[in-house]
Amino acid sequence: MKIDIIGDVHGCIDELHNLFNALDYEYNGDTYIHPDQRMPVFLGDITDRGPNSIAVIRLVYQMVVNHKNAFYVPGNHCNKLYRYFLGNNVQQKHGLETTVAEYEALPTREQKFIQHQFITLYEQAPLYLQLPELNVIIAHAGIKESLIGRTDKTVKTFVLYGDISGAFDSSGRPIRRDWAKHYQGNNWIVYGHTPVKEPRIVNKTINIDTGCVFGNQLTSFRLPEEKIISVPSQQLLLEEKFTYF
Ligand SMILES: [Mn+2]
Repeated sequence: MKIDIIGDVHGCIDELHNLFNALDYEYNGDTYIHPDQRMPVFLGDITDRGPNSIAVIRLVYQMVVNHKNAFYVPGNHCNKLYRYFLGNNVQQKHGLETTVAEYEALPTREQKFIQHQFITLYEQAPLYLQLPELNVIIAHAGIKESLIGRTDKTVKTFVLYGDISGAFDSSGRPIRRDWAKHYQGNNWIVYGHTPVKEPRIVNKTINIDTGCVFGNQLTSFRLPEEKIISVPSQQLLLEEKFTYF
Protein backbone atom coordinates (compact mmCIF):
# COMPACT_ATOMS: atom_id res chain seq x y z
CA MET A 1 0.00 0.00 0.00
CA LYS A 2 1.11 3.52 -0.80
CA ILE A 3 -0.59 6.57 0.67
CA ASP A 4 -0.62 10.34 0.39
CA ILE A 5 -1.71 11.99 3.63
CA ILE A 6 -3.24 15.41 3.02
CA GLY A 7 -3.16 18.23 5.58
CA ASP A 8 -6.07 20.43 6.73
CA VAL A 9 -7.97 21.51 3.58
CA HIS A 10 -10.49 23.89 5.25
CA GLY A 11 -12.57 24.40 2.12
CA CYS A 12 -9.65 25.16 -0.22
CA ILE A 13 -10.93 23.10 -3.15
CA ASP A 14 -8.71 24.73 -5.82
CA GLU A 15 -5.55 23.97 -3.87
CA LEU A 16 -6.82 20.41 -3.26
CA HIS A 17 -7.26 19.88 -7.02
CA ASN A 18 -3.78 21.34 -7.56
CA LEU A 19 -2.31 19.02 -4.94
CA PHE A 20 -3.89 15.95 -6.53
CA ASN A 21 -2.40 17.06 -9.84
CA ALA A 22 1.01 17.56 -8.24
CA LEU A 23 0.72 14.02 -6.79
CA ASP A 24 -0.06 12.64 -10.30
CA TYR A 25 -3.67 11.65 -9.58
CA GLU A 26 -6.13 11.64 -12.46
CA TYR A 27 -9.64 13.11 -12.16
CA ASN A 28 -12.40 11.23 -13.95
CA GLY A 29 -15.09 13.84 -13.30
CA ASP A 30 -16.13 12.14 -10.07
CA THR A 31 -13.10 10.93 -8.14
CA TYR A 32 -9.31 10.98 -8.24
CA ILE A 33 -7.47 7.79 -9.18
CA HIS A 34 -3.75 7.25 -9.01
CA PRO A 35 -2.16 5.09 -11.73
CA ASP A 36 -0.11 3.30 -9.03
CA GLN A 37 -3.18 2.69 -6.81
CA ARG A 38 -2.04 5.19 -4.20
CA MET A 39 -4.63 6.06 -1.52
CA PRO A 40 -5.15 9.62 -0.24
CA VAL A 41 -5.77 10.08 3.48
CA PHE A 42 -7.59 13.23 4.65
CA LEU A 43 -6.53 14.01 8.18
CA GLY A 44 -9.53 16.13 9.14
CA ASP A 45 -10.73 19.74 9.12
CA ILE A 46 -11.79 19.52 5.49
CA THR A 47 -14.27 22.41 5.94
CA ASP A 48 -14.64 25.90 7.54
CA ARG A 49 -12.91 29.25 6.97
CA GLY A 50 -12.04 28.60 3.30
CA PRO A 51 -14.06 29.45 0.18
CA ASN A 52 -15.50 26.06 -0.90
CA SER A 53 -16.27 23.78 2.02
CA ILE A 54 -19.32 22.17 0.37
CA ALA A 55 -17.29 21.22 -2.73
CA VAL A 56 -14.69 19.60 -0.48
CA ILE A 57 -17.40 17.61 1.34
CA ARG A 58 -18.75 16.38 -2.02
CA LEU A 59 -15.32 15.28 -3.25
CA VAL A 60 -14.21 13.64 0.00
CA TYR A 61 -17.56 11.82 0.29
CA GLN A 62 -17.19 10.51 -3.29
CA MET A 63 -13.68 9.26 -2.67
CA VAL A 64 -14.05 7.88 0.86
CA VAL A 65 -17.64 6.60 1.06
CA ASN A 66 -18.69 5.92 -2.53
CA HIS A 67 -15.51 4.71 -4.19
CA LYS A 68 -13.60 3.69 -1.06
CA ASN A 69 -10.37 4.86 -2.67
CA ALA A 70 -9.44 7.29 0.10
CA PHE A 71 -9.38 7.38 3.91
CA TYR A 72 -10.63 10.11 6.21
CA VAL A 73 -10.28 10.82 9.92
CA PRO A 74 -12.20 13.70 11.53
CA GLY A 75 -10.86 16.95 12.95
CA ASN A 76 -12.39 19.27 15.54
CA HIS A 77 -14.08 21.34 12.82
CA CYS A 78 -15.59 18.14 11.38
CA ASN A 79 -16.91 17.20 14.81
CA LYS A 80 -18.58 20.59 15.21
CA LEU A 81 -20.08 20.51 11.71
CA TYR A 82 -21.37 17.00 12.40
CA ARG A 83 -23.11 18.24 15.54
CA TYR A 84 -24.56 21.15 13.53
CA PHE A 85 -25.95 18.72 10.93
CA LEU A 86 -27.45 16.61 13.72
CA GLY A 87 -29.42 19.71 14.75
CA ASN A 88 -27.44 20.50 17.89
CA ASN A 89 -27.19 24.12 18.95
CA VAL A 90 -23.52 24.80 18.14
CA GLN A 91 -21.91 28.24 18.03
CA GLN A 92 -21.38 29.39 14.47
CA LYS A 93 -17.90 30.84 14.80
CA HIS A 94 -14.22 29.93 14.19
CA GLY A 95 -15.06 29.27 10.54
CA LEU A 96 -18.19 27.15 10.89
CA GLU A 97 -20.18 30.22 9.85
CA THR A 98 -18.65 30.10 6.35
CA THR A 99 -19.67 26.47 5.83
CA VAL A 100 -23.16 27.17 7.19
CA ALA A 101 -23.54 30.17 4.86
CA GLU A 102 -22.59 28.03 1.84
CA TYR A 103 -24.95 25.33 3.04
CA GLU A 104 -27.88 27.70 3.59
CA ALA A 105 -27.44 29.10 0.06
CA LEU A 106 -28.16 25.64 -1.40
CA PRO A 107 -31.63 24.56 -2.51
CA THR A 108 -33.40 22.46 0.18
CA ARG A 109 -32.92 19.23 -1.75
CA GLU A 110 -29.16 19.81 -2.04
CA GLN A 111 -29.00 20.70 1.65
CA LYS A 112 -30.51 17.31 2.56
CA PHE A 113 -27.99 15.66 0.27
CA ILE A 114 -24.96 17.37 1.81
CA GLN A 115 -26.25 16.87 5.34
CA HIS A 116 -26.67 13.15 4.66
CA GLN A 117 -23.25 12.90 2.97
CA PHE A 118 -21.39 14.57 5.81
CA ILE A 119 -23.19 12.64 8.56
CA THR A 120 -22.40 9.38 6.74
CA LEU A 121 -18.75 10.37 6.16
CA TYR A 122 -18.29 11.33 9.81
CA GLU A 123 -20.06 8.31 11.29
CA GLN A 124 -18.11 5.76 9.25
CA ALA A 125 -14.75 7.38 10.06
CA PRO A 126 -12.39 5.96 12.67
CA LEU A 127 -11.17 8.39 15.37
CA TYR A 128 -7.70 7.87 13.95
CA LEU A 129 -6.18 5.55 11.39
CA GLN A 130 -3.56 2.92 12.09
CA LEU A 131 -1.89 1.32 9.07
CA PRO A 132 0.57 -1.27 10.42
CA GLU A 133 1.74 -2.16 6.90
CA LEU A 134 3.18 1.36 6.61
CA ASN A 135 4.05 1.80 10.29
CA VAL A 136 1.92 4.91 10.50
CA ILE A 137 -0.80 6.38 12.66
CA ILE A 138 -2.80 9.29 11.29
CA ALA A 139 -4.68 11.45 13.80
CA HIS A 140 -5.94 15.00 13.28
CA ALA A 141 -4.22 16.63 16.25
CA GLY A 142 -1.80 13.75 16.85
CA ILE A 143 -1.84 11.07 19.51
CA LYS A 144 0.20 10.38 22.62
CA GLU A 145 2.01 7.04 22.64
CA SER A 146 0.10 5.75 25.67
CA LEU A 147 -3.24 6.36 23.94
CA ILE A 148 -2.52 4.36 20.76
CA GLY A 149 -5.03 1.52 20.44
CA ARG A 150 -7.62 3.15 22.67
CA THR A 151 -10.87 4.79 21.49
CA ASP A 152 -12.35 6.24 24.68
CA LYS A 153 -13.34 9.84 25.47
CA THR A 154 -9.79 10.85 26.45
CA VAL A 155 -8.46 9.65 23.10
CA LYS A 156 -11.29 11.36 21.23
CA THR A 157 -10.49 14.70 22.87
CA PHE A 158 -6.77 14.25 22.19
CA VAL A 159 -7.05 13.34 18.51
CA LEU A 160 -9.53 16.16 17.85
CA TYR A 161 -7.96 18.97 19.93
CA GLY A 162 -4.45 17.87 20.82
CA ASP A 163 -2.80 17.89 24.21
CA ILE A 164 -4.82 20.73 25.67
CA SER A 165 -4.41 21.59 29.31
CA GLY A 166 -7.77 23.29 29.64
CA ALA A 167 -6.04 26.64 30.15
CA PHE A 168 -5.94 29.57 27.70
CA ASP A 169 -3.23 32.08 26.86
CA SER A 170 -3.64 35.89 27.00
CA SER A 171 -5.06 35.98 23.46
CA GLY A 172 -7.67 33.36 24.35
CA ARG A 173 -6.05 30.47 22.50
CA PRO A 174 -5.92 27.07 24.23
CA ILE A 175 -2.53 26.22 25.72
CA ARG A 176 -1.30 23.00 24.12
CA ARG A 177 1.42 20.74 25.45
CA ASP A 178 4.06 19.56 22.97
CA TRP A 179 3.34 15.80 23.00
CA ALA A 180 5.52 15.23 19.90
CA LYS A 181 8.68 16.13 21.83
CA HIS A 182 8.08 13.19 24.16
CA TYR A 183 7.18 10.64 21.47
CA GLN A 184 9.66 7.76 21.28
CA GLY A 185 7.81 5.26 19.06
CA ASN A 186 8.92 3.74 15.77
CA ASN A 187 5.67 4.36 13.90
CA TRP A 188 5.18 7.60 12.06
CA ILE A 189 2.52 9.81 13.60
CA VAL A 190 1.14 12.14 10.94
CA TYR A 191 -1.10 14.97 12.06
CA GLY A 192 -2.23 18.54 11.40
CA HIS A 193 -4.44 20.94 13.39
CA THR A 194 -1.76 23.48 14.38
CA PRO A 195 -0.77 25.66 11.40
CA VAL A 196 2.98 25.78 10.82
CA LYS A 197 4.92 27.57 8.07
CA GLU A 198 6.93 24.42 7.21
CA PRO A 199 6.06 20.78 7.92
CA ARG A 200 7.34 20.12 11.43
CA ILE A 201 9.20 16.86 12.04
CA VAL A 202 9.94 15.98 15.67
CA ASN A 203 11.04 12.45 16.53
CA LYS A 204 8.91 10.26 14.28
CA THR A 205 6.03 12.74 14.08
CA ILE A 206 5.16 15.15 11.31
CA ASN A 207 2.70 18.05 11.35
CA ILE A 208 1.55 18.73 7.78
CA ASP A 209 -0.98 21.50 8.49
CA THR A 210 0.90 24.20 6.63
CA GLY A 211 -2.04 26.60 6.91
CA CYS A 212 -3.45 26.55 3.37
CA VAL A 213 -6.52 28.50 4.48
CA PHE A 214 -4.20 31.10 6.04
CA GLY A 215 -2.35 31.68 2.76
CA ASN A 216 0.67 29.39 3.01
CA GLN A 217 0.57 25.88 1.47
CA LEU A 218 -1.43 22.67 1.22
CA THR A 219 0.89 19.81 2.08
CA SER A 220 0.92 16.04 1.65
CA PHE A 221 3.21 13.39 3.11
CA ARG A 222 3.81 10.28 0.99
CA LEU A 223 4.45 6.89 2.53
CA PRO A 224 6.42 4.70 2.31
CA GLU A 225 8.58 7.24 0.45
CA GLU A 226 8.58 9.76 3.34
CA LYS A 227 8.34 12.54 0.79
CA ILE A 228 6.69 15.93 1.30
CA ILE A 229 4.83 17.55 -1.59
CA SER A 230 3.14 20.96 -1.22
CA VAL A 231 1.24 23.36 -3.44
CA PRO A 232 0.92 27.11 -2.83
CA SER A 233 -2.23 28.57 -1.28
CA GLN A 234 -4.38 31.04 -3.17
CA GLN A 235 -5.70 32.58 0.05
CA LEU A 236 -4.63 35.79 1.75
CA LEU A 237 -1.55 35.30 3.96
CA LEU A 238 -2.39 35.74 7.65
CA GLU A 239 1.03 35.58 9.28
CA GLU A 240 -0.34 35.76 12.84
CA LYS A 241 -2.13 32.42 12.46
CA PHE A 242 1.08 30.37 12.39
CA THR A 243 2.77 28.71 15.33
CA TYR A 244 6.55 28.76 15.64
CA PHE A 245 8.26 26.23 17.88
MN1 LIG B 1 -8.10 21.26 13.71
